[in-house]
Amino acid sequence: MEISQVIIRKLEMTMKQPFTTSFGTMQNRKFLVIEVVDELGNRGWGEGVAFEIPWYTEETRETSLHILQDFLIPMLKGKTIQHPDEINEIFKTIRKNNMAKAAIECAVWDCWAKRKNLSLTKALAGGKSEIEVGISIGLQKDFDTLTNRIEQSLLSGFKRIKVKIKPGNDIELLKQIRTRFPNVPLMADANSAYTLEDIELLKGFDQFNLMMIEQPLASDDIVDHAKLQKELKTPICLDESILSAEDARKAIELGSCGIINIKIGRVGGLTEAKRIHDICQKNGIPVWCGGMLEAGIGRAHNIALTALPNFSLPGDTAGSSSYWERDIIFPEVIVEKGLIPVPTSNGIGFEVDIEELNRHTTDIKKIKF
Ligand code: OSB
Ligand code: MG
Repeated sequence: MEISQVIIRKLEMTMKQPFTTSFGTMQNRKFLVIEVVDELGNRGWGEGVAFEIPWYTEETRETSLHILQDFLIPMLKGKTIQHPDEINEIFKTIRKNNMAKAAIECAVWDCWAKRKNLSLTKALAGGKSEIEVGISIGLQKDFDTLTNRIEQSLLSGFKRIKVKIKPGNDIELLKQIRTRFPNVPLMADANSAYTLEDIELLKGFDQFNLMMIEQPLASDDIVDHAKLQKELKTPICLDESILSAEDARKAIELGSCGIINIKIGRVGGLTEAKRIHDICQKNGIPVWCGGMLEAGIGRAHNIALTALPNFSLPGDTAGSSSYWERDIIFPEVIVEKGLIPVPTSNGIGFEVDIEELNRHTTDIKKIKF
């Protein structure tokens, strides 16, 4: 396969509700959509999931754009690709910038799968016909609002509830949730809001029978997480700290976590995501697919990846309607009883709604090789 054209779109979509984490609030989602065209006219799609502000990782949409245009896309010029795993190798000399890499790598995977008449799931060697999903609920203005959100989510059938916590909005919040919902599969995500100085407070989380606590400590740490994990009964799930399969290996070796959240963007693409999946599987560490408040293209990639067997815990891939009035794919992603069917048609298995895509496009660049 040879890539003959890459089209970069900047999109802006407003989420139905603002989403608040310990690092800030997002509602106007600005992201990239990458389209690749091969020499036979097959098309593949990828989503650039970096936020506008570098608070989750150091990348932003603008840095992604720069890295894509000035480095990654030119590296594909004139290359013959036998398999999408080669993209990871081609990009090896460029450090990090994982969301930029993933955006185009995902598009190449989709294009290659379509060319081979394979669903993306099949191309990745995933076998599930449906995936289990939970929902991630941001920090809310008060407990009543949060209770309503949890109730609605349970009625919709989500398999587990994830809530965001931050210092001052933790023990009491979890206590109230547990009083109201004693048996709900529940987890909490701190997005790196604590340090080891908070160890006594963090030990207090053990009383709530949480499935896991996600990324309590620094985004670049696996040493303190290992110390913390030794003191906690609740498994730690690493998110921000795991950027590669090597990171996963080291975290497992140190005992820094019991679970890993895999986000395709954060780890630089589907090939690396699969490697992390495999290494975790070998070591008895369950994984689940995280989310980046994606529109439909990113969501479709998440679904295909989650069909791999060691994605044995419900992920954050809620349906399109949890985020958007109208998504940019059809059909939209629909969650029923906490399940999403894995598409069997070629590539990502969803059509891009070009009209809707154009409606949200603020800029478009075409790069022809
Ligand atoms: O830490 O998983 C996270 C959203 C934005 C940034 C980081 C995170 C999240 C979520 C929501 O938890 C995931 C989603 O619903 O897409
Ligand atoms: Mg997280």
